[in-house]
Amino acid sequence: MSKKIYFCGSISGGRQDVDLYARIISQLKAYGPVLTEHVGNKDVLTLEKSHSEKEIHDRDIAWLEECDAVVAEVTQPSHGVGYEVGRAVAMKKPVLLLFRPDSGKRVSGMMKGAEDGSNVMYKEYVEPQIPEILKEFLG
Ligand code: 6K6
Repeated sequence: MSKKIYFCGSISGGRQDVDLYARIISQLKAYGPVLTEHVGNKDVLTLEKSHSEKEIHDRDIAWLEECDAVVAEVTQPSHGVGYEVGRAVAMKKPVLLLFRPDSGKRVSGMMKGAEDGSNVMYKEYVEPQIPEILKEFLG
């Protein structure tokens, strides 16, 4: 069954992982439309520059309400991603949190600790594991 997916990845928090976001989004599209495909676009700030912060916030929260599942790559810390994850958890959406230990970064306890055995799944991964993780979460 096709699912509307909301992908979260760092923008203002740093764009080091944008190519990885694009590869994850490409795999997510096998499961349904990705409402936030622009997060994997290197030119996102140019693409979105005609929108105010208020318009982006309100549109993104409406997409969060609309989506069937949320996938967040949380390795690169981002206020926006943390905010989206918190809102999605409060909405009781199925949420997958992806963190790469080989990045050398330390994940927030609020991400790892959000795993609840039902709606929220937290996974530490290396990139070749993405297909099996997405299948487990969305398949
Ligand atoms: C344009 C004007 C003001 O801010 C912008 C940046 N453009 C954005 N466009 C679309 N989504 C955004 C933008 N900024 C943040 N987001 C949302 O928050 C995305 O859905 C990301 O998952 C997340 C990134 O947050 P930050 O804090 O790293 O920017």
